[in-house]
Amino acid sequence: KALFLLLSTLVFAVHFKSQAQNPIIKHIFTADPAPLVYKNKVYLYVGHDTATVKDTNYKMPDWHVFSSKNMVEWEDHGMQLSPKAFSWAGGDAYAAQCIYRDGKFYWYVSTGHQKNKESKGGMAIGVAVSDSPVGPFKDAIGKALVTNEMTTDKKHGWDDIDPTVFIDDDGQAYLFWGNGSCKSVKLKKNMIEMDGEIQVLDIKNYIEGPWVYKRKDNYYLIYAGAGTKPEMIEYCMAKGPQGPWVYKGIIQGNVPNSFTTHPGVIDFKGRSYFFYHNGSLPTGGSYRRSICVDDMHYNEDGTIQKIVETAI
Ligand code: FUB
Repeated sequence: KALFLLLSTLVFAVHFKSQAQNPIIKHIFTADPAPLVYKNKVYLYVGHDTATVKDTNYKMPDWHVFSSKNMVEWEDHGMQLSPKAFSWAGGDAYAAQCIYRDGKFYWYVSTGHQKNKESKGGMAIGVAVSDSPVGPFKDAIGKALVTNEMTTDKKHGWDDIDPTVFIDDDGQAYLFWGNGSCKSVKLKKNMIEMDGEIQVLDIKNYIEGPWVYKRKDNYYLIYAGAGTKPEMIEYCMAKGPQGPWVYKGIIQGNVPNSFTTHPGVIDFKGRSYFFYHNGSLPTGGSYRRSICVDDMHYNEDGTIQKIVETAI
C-alpha cells in the first residue's frame, strides 16, 4: 500500500509539473495567443495590453514572442513587431498568427489602416516575414493584404481583424478572419496574395477570433462566439477546409474578468493544448488580459471535450 501511495504521488507530481501555471505570462499583460510548433519548440505570438486600470478601451502597441521547450518555462523574446513596421498602418496591434512555410515565417496581423487612396481607414490585415521564428520581421508586401474596402459584408470598420492561416496537406493555404462574420480566401503559394474570391461563411454564433487546423481526418474552426454576453469558445468541424462547417458546441464558457477570449490550439509532444486569455491577474481586466493554457481532449469521433481551466 505504501508503494502504491508513493507511486501515485510521483505520478501526480510529474503531471502537475508538466502543467503550465496560469496565466503563463505574468510580467506583462498579453492577449490573443497564437502558438506555433516548430522544431521541438512552441513559439507563442501574442498581443500586448498596456491599458491602465482606468482605461475603457484597448491600448495594444505591439506584438511579442515567447518560446518553450516544455510548456512550463517560457523564454521571452521581447517585442518583435509593431504596426510601425507597416508604412500603411496606424493604430492598435490586434490579434495575429505566425505560420511557417518554405523556410520563412509569415506573421499575419490585424491593425488599423491609415486613411489614404488605398483605404478609407478601419482595420486591415498585413503580413510580416522573417527567416527566424523570433524575428526580425519586416512588412512582406508593402501594403495591406486585406482592407476594409475589399470585403462587402460590412458590419463596421473593424470587421477585418483576427487572421488565422492554415496550410492543407496538398499545400493549399487559406486565410480565415473577421469580426461579425467569418471570411475565408485561398492564398497563393507565396503566402502574400489572395487566390480567388473572398467567401463569407455561415457559422453559428460566430463573433471573432477564428483558429483553423486539421487533426487526423477532421478540420476544425474554433472561434469566440456568444454575442452580447462575454465571449465563449465554440467550434465547428468539417471534412475539408472549405466546409460545410457543422456546428459542434461550446468548449469553453466565459473566462474570469474579461469580455473577450481567443483560442489557439496545438498538439505538442503527444499532448493537445488550448491557449486562451482571461483577466485573472490581480489588476487584470478586459483590457489587461493574460494568456493561459490548458489541456485539450478529443473524443473518439474527433469532437472536443469541454476545457477544464486550471487557475493561478
Ligand atoms: O485583442 C484585441 C481584440 O480582442 C482581438 O483582435 C479579438 O480577437 C479580441 O480578443
